[in-house]
Amino acid sequence: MSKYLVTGGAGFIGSNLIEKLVADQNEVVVVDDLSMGKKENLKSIDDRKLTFYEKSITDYEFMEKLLVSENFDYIVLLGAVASVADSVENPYATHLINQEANINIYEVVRRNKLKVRKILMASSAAVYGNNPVLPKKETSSIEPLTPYAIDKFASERFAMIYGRLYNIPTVATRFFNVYGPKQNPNSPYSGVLSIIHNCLVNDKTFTVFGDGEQLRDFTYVDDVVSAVRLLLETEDVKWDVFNVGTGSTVTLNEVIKAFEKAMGKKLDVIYADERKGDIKKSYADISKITETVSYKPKYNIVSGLAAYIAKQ
Ligand code: UD2
Repeated sequence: MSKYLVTGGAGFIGSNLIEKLVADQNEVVVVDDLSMGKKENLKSIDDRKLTFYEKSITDYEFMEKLLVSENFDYIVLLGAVASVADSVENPYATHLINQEANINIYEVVRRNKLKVRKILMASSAAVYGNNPVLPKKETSSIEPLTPYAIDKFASERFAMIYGRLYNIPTVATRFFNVYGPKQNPNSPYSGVLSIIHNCLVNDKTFTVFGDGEQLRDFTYVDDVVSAVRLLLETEDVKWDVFNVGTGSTVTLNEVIKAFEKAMGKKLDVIYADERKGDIKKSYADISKITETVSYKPKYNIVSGLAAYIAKQ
């Protein structure tokens, strides 16, 4: 049994991760200000194993007290303003959360010489920006196009540098289009599969931006959780960054067909102009994580959608 801190633990990926951690008898502390996450996402979790703090990771005094008093084995940094659009609207406010608050955590660990077994920082495929090279490798050039992507990249770099300079075991993950239960469909920038699901369930019209031929590496959340756990729990993996995806792609049009089939229902679709700055093709080269920790995605889009629908 280990003790985990999960920032952003009431969010989509966090709550799915915690479900598995607690099922394996681990103890989890969540810090989440509920700006995006929901307490309801954690309601099925055994609360003898879970402590929830409705706090912002930008509350430095609180974070330092918590980190020093709890002595976590593992720290998982998922707390962020996950909307790229929000970072464009409010670049400085989101920077304080998406970058500074993470650095503060590394700094508290350094200053207090805390003995953590691993810190994992969740970065994003957004760091590759418009780089047209496919698939994206960890060594591909970084071309961040938004404050969100810059903050994610900088938080990764700080994780690596704090790790090497002060001997703190750190890793970072670049997630590719994660989907699954508990993803919030309520913003136009929510994951597209949560929006499609919501439209199908509530008989709403779905708008495809562009021709629907954009390619994505849609990754089922259980695979992401497995990747995160492998990277955390494999002791000699540190000071490195890993793509987390499936390594294969589908077009948005294909996903719509697969979703219709899985739900046994037609989706009402209209087409509109492509989104400004939208990336036409994105998918991950996952050979690094596969070779390093034997990660193998279990879900393709058909089985992933089936699992998603079954969990609603
Ligand atoms: C993903 C990430 C984003 C950032 C980016 C970096 C998610 C949810 N977003 O954005 O945070 O890391 O990758 O590349 O993982 N679409 C529609 N109709 C809709 C909504 C979306 O057609 O109602 C299209 C959208 O224009 C895009 C595709 O669906 O071509 C996927 O959209 P998304 O917002 O789920 O993810 P993406 O790849 O734009």
